[in-house]
Formats: sequence, C-alpha cells, structure tokens
Amino acid sequence: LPLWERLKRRIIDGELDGLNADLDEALTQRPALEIVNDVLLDGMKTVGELFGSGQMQLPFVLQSAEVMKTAVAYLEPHMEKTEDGGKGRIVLATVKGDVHDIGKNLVDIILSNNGYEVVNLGIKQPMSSILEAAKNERADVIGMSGLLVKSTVIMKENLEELNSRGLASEWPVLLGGAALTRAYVEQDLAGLYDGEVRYARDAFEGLRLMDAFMA
Ligand code: B1M
Repeated sequence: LPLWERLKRRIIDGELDGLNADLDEALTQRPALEIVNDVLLDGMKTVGELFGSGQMQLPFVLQSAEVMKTAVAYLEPHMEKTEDGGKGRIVLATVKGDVHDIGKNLVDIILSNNGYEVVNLGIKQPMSSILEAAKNERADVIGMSGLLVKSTVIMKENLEELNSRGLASEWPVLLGGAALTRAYVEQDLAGLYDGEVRYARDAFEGLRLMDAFMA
C-alpha cells in the first residue's frame, strides 16, 4: 500500500508494528499536524463508521484508539509551537460519564502549541471538579468535550449549574465533541446560559474561539 493508505490502515486495523517507521517517512513529506488531520483522523472516521454499523467490535475500536494516541504522541514534538504561553488559561475536561479523550487531547495540543496554558483534567469529570479547577487555576475559559449523546445533556446541566451558582459571567465556555451540533450549542444552550458559550467543530476552531474570548 502507498504510505498514506498504509497509515490510515494502521489506525483502522489497530496495527502498531512499524508505525514509527511509517510516521518518520510521513514526516519527510508533510507537516505533523497535516498527517494527524488529513490521514489519521480519516482512519478514525472509518473506525467510527464501522463500529456504528456493527462491522467492528469494541475491543478493536480500543486498539485503533491506542494506535491513534501513540501516533499523535510520536508526532507532537514535530508540531510547530509559538514560544509564548501567556495568552490565557483553559480548564479542559471530558464530561461526566464519557471516556472519549482523543479529540480533547488534540485540542490540548493545538492550544498548548499556540500560546495557551491548558489544565487538562482528563475524562469522566463531574462539574464539581471542573469548577474547582477553574477556580483554583484561575482559568479564563472552561472547555468541555463529550462524544456521547448523553454528554450533550450533561453539558446542558453543567451550564445550568454555572447559572444557578451565579458563576456564568466568570467563564466563557467552549464546547466540542462529535455528538454536539452547532445549532444545539449556539441556539439551545446559548439561549439558556447567562454567560458566553460557543461550539468548536474541531481543535482549530477551538483555537480561534480562544483567541476571540481572550481578545
Ligand atoms: Co466510542 N462511541 N464508545 N469509543 N467512539 C462513539 C462516540 C460513537 C459515535 C461510535 C458509533 O456508534 N458510531 C458512539 C456514540 C453514540 C452515541 O452516543 N449516540 C460511541 C459509543 C456508543 C461508545 C460506547 C458506549 C460503546 C460501548 O461501551 N458499548 C463506549 C462509551 C464509554 C463511555 O464513554 N462511557 C465507547 C468507548 C469507546 C472506546 C473506549 C473504545 C474509544 C475511545 C478511546 C479514547 O478516546 N481514549 C471509542 C472511540 C475511539 C470512538 C469513535 C470510533 C472515535 C472517537 C474519536 O476519537 N474520534 C467514535 C465515533 C465518532 O466519533 N464518530 C465513538 C477522533 C477525535 C479526534 O474526534 O473526539 O470528535 P473527536 O474530536 C474532534 C472534534 O469533535 C473536536 O475536535 C476534534 C478534532 O479536531 N472536539 C473539540 C472534541 N472535543 C472538543 C472540545 C473543544 C473543542 C473541540 O473545546 C473544549
């Protein structure tokens, strides 16, 4: 198989052997971020489709996710960085009940490489932990990720909690993850949240929105 097809296949098949050699070759031809976005994420998309249609079982999805994570970790040192980390600080978490963290961790990488400090709390984070970290770390923004449909409901509850504690004006909120839609966030959730809440389709939109929040 040609290199790009082979890399994509590695994600789909969960095949770690020889991954680094292929990534080294890829790095001689394209920037690290492009390899992630155009090749590896394309593989994850196929995994999602196969799983969704019942053609792939969960343990294999887990293997694909491991290869994806390994590849991103290998490529990260090759990604462009701006030197200054002082543009602002975001507390980032996958919401309660949700273990999906590949997208969240990509957001972490893109923001960290572009001048933001990221306090990455990990997965399955209840609002109490997110709030505590936002306070203790003096965060400028709260970022929540979630891929399950039920996570979209959790996000709504979290915003309602910020409202009811009178904290909505403290933190603009950035939301992302495959189960969300722009309309749900920018119409439904924005309508109920007393502060600012925005939807990021991908990590780059997340970066643009951070820049806008901090402007
Ligand atoms: Co799960 N899973 N999974 N899974 N999984 C989905 C989400 C699903 C759509 C698959 C499907 O059915 N087609 C489906 C959800 C269905 C639904 O809710 N309606 C699903 C399911 C059902 C489940 C389980 C319930 C399966 C089960 O146990 N029976 C279970 C849930 C466990 C739980 O959370 N409690 C489960 C488990 C898993 C694995 C552990 C095996 C693994 C996750 C491993 C890991 O993350 N460490 C996994 C995976 C890999 C997927 C799919 C295949 C791929 C997700 C992914 O990593 N995509 C996924 C299919 C899909 O998404 N269509 C699926 C790549 C990643 C880069 O994209 O996270 O969307 P994403 O991030 C994007 C943007 O969304 C955005 O930026 C990123 C790109 O730049 N973004 C943000 C994300 N967060 C952001 C935050 C921001 C800004 C942007 O600011 C704060």
